Amino acid sequence: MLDLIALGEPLVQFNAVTEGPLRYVTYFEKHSAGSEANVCVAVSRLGLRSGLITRLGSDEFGLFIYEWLRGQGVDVSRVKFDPERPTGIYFVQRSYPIPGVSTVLYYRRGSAASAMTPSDLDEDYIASSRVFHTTSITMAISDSARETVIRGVEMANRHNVMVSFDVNIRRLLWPSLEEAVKAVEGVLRMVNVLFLDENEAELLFGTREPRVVFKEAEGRFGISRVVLKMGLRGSMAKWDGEVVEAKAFQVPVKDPIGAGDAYAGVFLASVLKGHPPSRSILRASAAAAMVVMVRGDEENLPRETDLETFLRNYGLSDVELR
Ligand code: KDG
Repeated sequence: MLDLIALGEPLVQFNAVTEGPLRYVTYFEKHSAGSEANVCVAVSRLGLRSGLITRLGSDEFGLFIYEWLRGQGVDVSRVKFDPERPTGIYFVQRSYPIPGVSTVLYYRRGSAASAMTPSDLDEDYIASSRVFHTTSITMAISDSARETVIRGVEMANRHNVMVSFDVNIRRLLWPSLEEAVKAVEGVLRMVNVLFLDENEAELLFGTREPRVVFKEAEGRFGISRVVLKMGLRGSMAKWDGEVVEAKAFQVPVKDPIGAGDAYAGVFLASVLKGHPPSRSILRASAAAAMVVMVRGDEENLPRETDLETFLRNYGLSDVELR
């Protein structure tokens, strides 16, 4: 039995060691990344069992990601290798032109993961998990990957596995925002937990006002667990009728990419570990802050003791350190 299974494309991230435009960057650092893979690692770091459904290229980068994820304790038994297509990669430009903001340059078209099809889904495997997690990134990379997301979510629904969906609209991957919204709306009726930011709330519900977002998500799509991220203003969630919020921790930012995945992974893991929503949202917010302090999405994902030590530093730990 697994706690969380995710479906999506892991990527090798080449993160600029120096800030500024990529054309002048000489050194890049290699990291394992990709939204759903990040969530798997976040869950595994907190001592729960996660697994990833995906395809990798039979190349050095595919092996790097495979071995890294396995080393992080993520179940890779459903990772397939494609001898024809490469592993997707991307580059990160940091703090240019906007300080503290990163931009990405993808090389993932025609990647191994984009050739995923519903045949990659093992229904018994999905049924064996407590949560099935995916994002609209996977819906954007190809028609067959989108179909795979829909079938995976349907399978999870059939077995009462909680479906978690992080909207995660990546403008670069969609022909238009209208298409992105249409695709996302197509799965929302089958979603149990929704993560989104304010821009995505505006696109989907025409508002950034948290209580209206919660009402719309429930009224239009029947989703009673909604988590809204509001950047530096913190985050709010409505979880089965209870509204909770957390501040955003102010930390020195090296690269904000990966914060949302740390947030979602730690929120879900915390709920699965029995924390109340009020505590889960605080832990998620802390994990997001920890991740942005370094380059790379996964290295700073916290273990329990580090998460509590971070919170203790703000006077917010409720765990006795031995
Ligand atoms: O959420 C972080 C991801 O954006 C990053 O690791 C790459 O999955 C990725 C994507 O598609 O943008």
